[in-house]
Amino acid sequence: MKLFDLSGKIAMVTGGSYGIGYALASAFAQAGAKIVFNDINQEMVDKGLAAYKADGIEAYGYVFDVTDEDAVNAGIARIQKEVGVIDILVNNAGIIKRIPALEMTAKEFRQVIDIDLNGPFIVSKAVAPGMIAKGGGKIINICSMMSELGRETVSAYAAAKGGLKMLTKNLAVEWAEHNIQVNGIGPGYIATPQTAPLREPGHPFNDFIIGRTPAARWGTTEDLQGPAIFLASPASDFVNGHVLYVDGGILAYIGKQPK
Ligand code: NAP
Ligand code: GCO
Repeated sequence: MKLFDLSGKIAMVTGGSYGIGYALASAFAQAGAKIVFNDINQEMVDKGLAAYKADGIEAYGYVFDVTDEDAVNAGIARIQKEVGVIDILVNNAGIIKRIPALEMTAKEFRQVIDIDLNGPFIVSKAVAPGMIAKGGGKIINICSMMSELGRETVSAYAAAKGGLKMLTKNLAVEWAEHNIQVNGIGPGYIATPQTAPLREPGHPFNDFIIGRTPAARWGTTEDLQGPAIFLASPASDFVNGHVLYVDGGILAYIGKQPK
């Protein structure tokens, strides 16, 4: 379908070696895009390259840290030279620290903000001039339930992801005149390495999440693929500054009423 066709487009996914980033990049490849990703060290990039190859996807992997502005600028310049100008950017790289606020150090708090909020700003700013010169582009920021909700132990993550929602809106209005659409995806609770500790058999959080999700299950990375293709494609050309929550209904739900 032409509306969802990404043929000829170059899509870059940060932290795209595995997990959600890998699934989104794979979906873009199926829709016709050429895939570029980065990760924080060569080992991760090599792991990602091998996984894409095994799935029959031609992907280009680069090592740089999304918080290091000089490294990001150099990485994007290299990508433009070796692969081409990026049409679609997904700011996916992110970390979480589950530490009660009273026990969290300012250093730990800053590290989460740096990767989850400053990183998307730095990478978007590096990629946008190429999009402007090309006549447009798509930026998708991976937000969270924590862009809207709080939870014990995730103060830094919630602050970063709430900030990322507002960065999404702000870049959307600043860059709309350049035909760049900046939107977010807010995944619900998705089974990935990031949430593995919460899904350990017998962990009470597992039942809590299933009870809190009207769909009564964890999401899969595949659940995010259709929404990502939508936000990366011409189908969403008049959608801007929006966060699309893909959460099995969590944000619509007040919680199970007592019997
Ligand atoms: P993940 O499995 O931990 O993947 C995150 C990726 O980002 C990893 O490849 C990681 O590399 C990379 N990364 C971390 N710091 C980086 C840095 N400074 N520079 C470059 N790359 C870096 O997590 P995921 O579950 O797939 O999550 C992906 C995104 O979705 C994150 O932004 C996360 O907050 C968000 N999210 C996840 C869920 C969920 O339920 N899983 C829900 C909502 C939102 P290393 O492994 O080497 O650190
Ligand atoms: C947590 C979870 C969440 C998810 C996700 C929800 O500890 O509450 O890990 O933060 O990763 O971001 O959308």
